[in-house]
Amino acid sequence: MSKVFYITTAIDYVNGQPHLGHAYEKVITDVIARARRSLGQEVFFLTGLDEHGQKVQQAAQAEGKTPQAYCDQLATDWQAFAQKLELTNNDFVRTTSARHKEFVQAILTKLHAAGEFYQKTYEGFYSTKEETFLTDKDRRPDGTFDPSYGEVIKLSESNYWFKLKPHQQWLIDYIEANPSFVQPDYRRNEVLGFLKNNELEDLCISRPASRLNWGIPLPFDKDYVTYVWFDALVNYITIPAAHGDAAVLATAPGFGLKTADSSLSLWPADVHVIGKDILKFHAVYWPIMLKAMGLPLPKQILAHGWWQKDGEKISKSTGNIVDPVAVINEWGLDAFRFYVVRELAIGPDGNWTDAGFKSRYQAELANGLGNLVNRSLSMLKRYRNGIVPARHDELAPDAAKAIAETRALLESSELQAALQSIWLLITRANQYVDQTKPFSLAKDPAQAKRLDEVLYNLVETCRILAVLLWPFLPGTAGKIYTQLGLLGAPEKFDTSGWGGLPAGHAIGEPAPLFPRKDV
Ligand code: ME8
Repeated sequence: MSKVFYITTAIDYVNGQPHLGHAYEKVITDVIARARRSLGQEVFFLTGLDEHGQKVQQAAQAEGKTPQAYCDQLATDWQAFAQKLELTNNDFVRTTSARHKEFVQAILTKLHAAGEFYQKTYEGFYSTKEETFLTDKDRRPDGTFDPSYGEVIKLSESNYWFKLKPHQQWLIDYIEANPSFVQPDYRRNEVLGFLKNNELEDLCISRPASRLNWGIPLPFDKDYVTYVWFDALVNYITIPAAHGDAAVLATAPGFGLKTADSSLSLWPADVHVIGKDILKFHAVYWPIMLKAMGLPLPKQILAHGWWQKDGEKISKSTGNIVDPVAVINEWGLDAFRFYVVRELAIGPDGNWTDAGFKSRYQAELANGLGNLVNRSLSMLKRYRNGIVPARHDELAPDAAKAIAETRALLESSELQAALQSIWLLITRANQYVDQTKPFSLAKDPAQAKRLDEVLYNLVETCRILAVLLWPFLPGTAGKIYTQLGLLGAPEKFDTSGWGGLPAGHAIGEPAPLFPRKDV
């Protein structure tokens, strides 16, 4: 039984339509998943929807629907969106599904029996918008609460609480001893700073059903539902359990929906891809929940930054949005995938501008990659009837460098840097055309051998590019392969070594990959 590479995204609230931030996170996770498969690992990629809680209940009410009917309808849109992005997810979790709800209840039963929860009446402040309790420590220097909390009310309420204080020191020690656990480094430092400078408050894991009933009932007290974050985080182990992961099933003996499959090992997750705003939930609460359950911690929490548009917050109410579906319909999926991965490294915040998008499309996709592939294949067609000449290795060292760098960068999930390395090869090959001038060589019969050499170097570079680009631009990589007359998809990184195209092979029909647009 070998461990599967298990990667997840955050699960999105279904209180509206997907936006650029959601699309970005899902695309980078898909690139990592495809890259790992290409590198030979078995991968399980999970994404899905967070359907409980107040935000969803209120959105449903606003449309005059029951929360379940509202979620069912939107879940169809979100699943279609995952397909639009050509995500290669292996499952799609919905937190209102029976498999999830029953697993959460089994975990709650276990932790309750183990004495991890206690009941107390809390008197203090509460942010309805963020569904969170606030203390005086959360006040800003001028005494007010951050506007992101919305209306803050005084509340006196009895609830169940999860003991966090006993976990503070080991978590600090763990994060210090495992530098790759939270990435990038500055996010790890943020978590450590928080843990070292604050005493952890216990986490309220319930909400009275009389106030909020759209949640999973606590199995030990039907007057309460589960706090949405305690429910949502558990999705990362619900699905391994639902697929029969023995280690996860052993931790929730009350979960009767599945028996163990000894050939499956998903948990611990290799990477949780999340946005910077939900770091505390993933790097503080989630590890403590897992420790209390007796499960190992995920290997990495990879926190990406947030997108703005034109330097301003993305916001539906001000109309400052990027509609990923509209962009994909106009420019193609791979142009969208390319821009978001190339523009922004995983970590810092990014800024979408339409001008920046068009400029990358024109310069890097149409004039860079598209032009290289189209002229290389068209010249082979025109001058050699589409038949690959004898092998020649002039560009082999450039390709070898790009291959080695891309492999290392994919292994460390440095996707933007990997694209930069691949584009160095594209630029080099385009310069090679300009320097060797195959169109001039073709006019001189005495240069026939030289023309053969140049053409081999060009088409072989195109083949290698298809393999390197597969995780990022699967559609384009597939088209390059087809135009090269190769069967299947360029989905195995090991086939990127120089010399894969045999002499005498007949290529297919060249066609533009990225039509030029008047912009
Ligand atoms: O937080 N740029 O759901 P969510 C980049 N349900 N990423 C963005 C973004 C932006 N402008 N806006 C949002 C939740 N995101 C919870 C998660 S996980 C167990 C539960 C990212 O729909 C955000 O950082 O508000 C998060 O990772 C994801 O989209 C879902 O956000």
